[in-house]
Amino acid sequence: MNFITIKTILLFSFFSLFSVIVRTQSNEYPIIPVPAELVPQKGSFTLNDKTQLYFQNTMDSSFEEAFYLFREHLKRSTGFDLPKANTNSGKNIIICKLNTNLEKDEAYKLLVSRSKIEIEAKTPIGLFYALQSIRQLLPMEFEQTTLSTSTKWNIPCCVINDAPTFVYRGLHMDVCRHFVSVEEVKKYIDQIAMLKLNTFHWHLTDDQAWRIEIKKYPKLTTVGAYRNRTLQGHNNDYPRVWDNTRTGGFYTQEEIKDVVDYARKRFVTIIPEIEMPGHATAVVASYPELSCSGGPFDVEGRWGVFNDVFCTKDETFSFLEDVLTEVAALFPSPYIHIGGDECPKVRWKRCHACQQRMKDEGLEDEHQLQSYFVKRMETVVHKLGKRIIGWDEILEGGIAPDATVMSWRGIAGGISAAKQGHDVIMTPSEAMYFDFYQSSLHTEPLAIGGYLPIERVYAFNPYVKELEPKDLKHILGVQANTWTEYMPDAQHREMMVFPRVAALAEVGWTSEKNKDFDSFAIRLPKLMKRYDIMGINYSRAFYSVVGTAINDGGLKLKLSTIAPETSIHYTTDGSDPTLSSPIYREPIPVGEKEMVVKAISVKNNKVMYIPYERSFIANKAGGQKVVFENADGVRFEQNGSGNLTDCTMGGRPVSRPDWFSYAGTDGSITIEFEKLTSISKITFSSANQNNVLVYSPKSINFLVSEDGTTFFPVGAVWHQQMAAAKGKAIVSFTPKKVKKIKLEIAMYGIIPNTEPNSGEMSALFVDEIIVE
Ligand code: TNX
Repeated sequence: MNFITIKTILLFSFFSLFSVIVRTQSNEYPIIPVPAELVPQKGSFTLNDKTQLYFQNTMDSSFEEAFYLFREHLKRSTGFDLPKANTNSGKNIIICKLNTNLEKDEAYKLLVSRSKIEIEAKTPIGLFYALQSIRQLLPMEFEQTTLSTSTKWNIPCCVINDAPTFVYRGLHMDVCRHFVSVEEVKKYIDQIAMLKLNTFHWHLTDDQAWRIEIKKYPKLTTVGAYRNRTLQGHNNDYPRVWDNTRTGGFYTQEEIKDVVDYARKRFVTIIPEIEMPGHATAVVASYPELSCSGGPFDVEGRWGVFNDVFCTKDETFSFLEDVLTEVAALFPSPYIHIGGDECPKVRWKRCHACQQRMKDEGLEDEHQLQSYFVKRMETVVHKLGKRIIGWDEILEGGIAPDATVMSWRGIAGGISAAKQGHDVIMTPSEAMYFDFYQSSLHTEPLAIGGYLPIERVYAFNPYVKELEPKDLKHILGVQANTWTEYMPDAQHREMMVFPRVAALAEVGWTSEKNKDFDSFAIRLPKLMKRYDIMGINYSRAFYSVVGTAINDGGLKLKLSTIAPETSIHYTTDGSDPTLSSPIYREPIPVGEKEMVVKAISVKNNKVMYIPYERSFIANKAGGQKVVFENADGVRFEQNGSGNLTDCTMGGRPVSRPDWFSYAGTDGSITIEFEKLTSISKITFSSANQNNVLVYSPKSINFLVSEDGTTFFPVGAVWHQQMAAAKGKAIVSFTPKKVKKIKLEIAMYGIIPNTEPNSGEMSALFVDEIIVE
């Protein structure tokens, strides 16, 4: 045997050993987020009615308090009391020790042996987190609210040394678009705590409601907490459909105090968000004098961004100071979130008071006026002993001196803020928006748009590579956002948040070198079983079949699932797949003829999720190389230009995945065929949904080339023709052998004043270029 073979064998056995370790560890120690260090040991500790509890050198009662909830919980499902021991010398004992040598406040050490459990922590939080780990090592029946007499309460032996990577690990919830009861908020906080997240960002005010009682301004809730109608379906749907039932609700200050205390016991900080200067329709509906025009206004029932924002007159600032004074007294959090996102400037441009303010303060434009607004509010918040957080728009026109930025429009705002020496919480929509679709199945319940499967959440690293090492200290951590426009009830909200939140937890807690999706994917189903017991309506999209178009000697459909130990069964004749349908083994050729592929994922003989279903059209351009060029402003959805030749039509509305889209200058799309291909018809299929700023192009020139360099025109189509043909531009010609086709696209551009949304930039959405 030569050296290379030996080395290969050694390497190979090392890797297979490694994956065996990961697998057994993940199976027997299914802790999420995965601990920084976990060394498995043989045997297990068994909890029983004789198990005792001992607090060693813990100074005050705070450690015992941190244990309290676990003890209560344990009593419910096991019936064991955990009486206190007099000494630490016995067996069958849980010992909690103060260890001031641990580096981080949230760190803990856990030693589970056959005879005892030892927990070391520097603070009560560390102890609380050690208990969350023990919880996930206990049988899942621990989650029951009733006694389980048949369970053996074993905890596998191990040594754990654990601490978080990021100090800020947050989950947000918008309770304005739909009211969320106190009970549901508490259930949410329970889940936050179990996964060692430490912050709940409570989005309390928006255009569609004001949800927090403010004693000095009762109309904020008598008027602002209710609306008369709510949009049904998607904001992009036309015509609009309304539910005309009056809905709403708010939290009294007593209820807020109760929730804050509930969160405190679970080591969760609540950051309240009071939106300003935009997203303020509910306020100006209640107190129209705080707007530029004076109103009147209704609390909004549509989704989106609205023009009637806070006016920058003095009355607004005294109102907001009063409001924040009451808010600050309710929340012990060191931060108040002041929003700052999506504030249109149209009213300020025409408002005498705002224009005067700009003159007096020497402000050049309305962005600087927004910056003035935020800075002025920062001084108010400082007076209240707290600091501000704002969405990344607060960078525009100059950031307030001490502000922390939540970067949501991608990571650019976060990078820029960190470079300027500001703290940052990363919450980019493409990785952290739980209102996005979590599978690409067209049968997913309606969502706002986007595509965010759990593995994309998992893959996010808040230490984005564009940051320089010196700026990393400003990245406090990560947060996911649950905007609820399309989540009308608790069941639906849970479906969108769980289990993606488990991936978030690992992003916030686990260092990049310890992150491993395969191990996570083994641990996740165990958490799902706990969710079953806890009555959480989590999504099983983790098990969905994913279809990817690949070009491998023609266009083929690759089917896969990210869930381990699942197989895929499929059909191509339109019939519903069953356990006896063929097992998928290799990519399926598509695009030659019309075809429907349906597929299910199966684990332990059970169908795991709603079937994958995709209709394919015949398209000679299927899988061929596409080049899109324009001077600027390219913005892609999902697969970008690959969507143009994937033989599938985009879902409606256009917010669903599968579209190629951009807003910008004129451009061209070139398709290059692998071999000379005879063609006689090209169809360009776009969306022309003017109510949502989506317009078919002004015109398209169609060209073909036999040698790949010289192009000849074969037709041109104008916007009016496309508008009349539901966005389609079709050219037919006598058959030609071609190497390339090119579409020269003149964009519709700025929307003219004869149309809705005039003055705004239109966007182009194309789902397919079909060549016959
Ligand atoms: C933008 S994220 C918003 C919210 C919407 C959300 C929907 C942010 C700071 N503002 O008002 O609910 O998009 O994804």
